[in-house]
Amino acid sequence: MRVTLGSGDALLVVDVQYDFLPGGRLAVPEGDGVVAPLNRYIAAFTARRLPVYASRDWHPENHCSFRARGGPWPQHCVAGSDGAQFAAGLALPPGAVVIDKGAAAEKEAYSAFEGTGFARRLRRDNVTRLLIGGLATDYCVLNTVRDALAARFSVLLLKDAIRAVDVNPGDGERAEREMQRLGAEPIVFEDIAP
Ligand code: VGL
Ligand code: ZN
Repeated sequence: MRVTLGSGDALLVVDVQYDFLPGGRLAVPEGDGVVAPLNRYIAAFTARRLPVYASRDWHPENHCSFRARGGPWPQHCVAGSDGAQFAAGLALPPGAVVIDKGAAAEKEAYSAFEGTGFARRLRRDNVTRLLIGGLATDYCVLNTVRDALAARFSVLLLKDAIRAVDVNPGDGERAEREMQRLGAEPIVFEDIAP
C-alpha cells in the first residue's frame, strides 16, 4: 500500500487522554504506544499543511456509562479533570480542532461523529479522506470508523497507532477485521510517500 497525502486528507486522533493510558482510570494495555507513531503522522500532516482533528471523551461526573450508574466502565474522562487531558507527549499542532464527545449524561457516545457535528465540520473543511488512529481500537476507534464510512468519508486505519481494551481476548483483532470489512484500508506510517 502506497499512500500519497494531499488536499482532502485529514488526520483524526481519537481519545489519546491520560485516563486511557497506563496508570489511568480506564487504562488501555500499552495505550501509550500510540503516542510516538501518532506524532509521526501529525508531523507528516503539519508539514503538508493538512488538517488535524483530535477527539476527547468528555463525560459529566454522572455519565450513564459509569459503574455508579450501572454502566460498564469505571469513572473516566470527566470533563476538565486531569485524566481527561490529552497525553502531554502528544504533539498536537496549535491549529488542531478538538471534538468533545460523550458530554450528555444519559447517552453513551463512542463515536466522534455522535452528537458532535463532526461530519458537517469535515465537509465544510473539504475533507474527503480520514486517517484514523488512537484509543481504543475496539470502542471509540471502531465506532468512529464505522460512522465515518457511513457518512461516505474514505478511511485509512492507522494499524501502528491503535491499541485495544480487549475486555474479551481478541476484541481488538475482531474490531480491526470489522473495520476492514466495512471498507477501511489498513496502513502503517511507512506506507506514506515521503
Ligand atoms: C472509550 C470506553 C469508554 C474509548 C471511551 O475511547 O475507546 N472506551 N469510553
Ligand atoms: Zn467514555
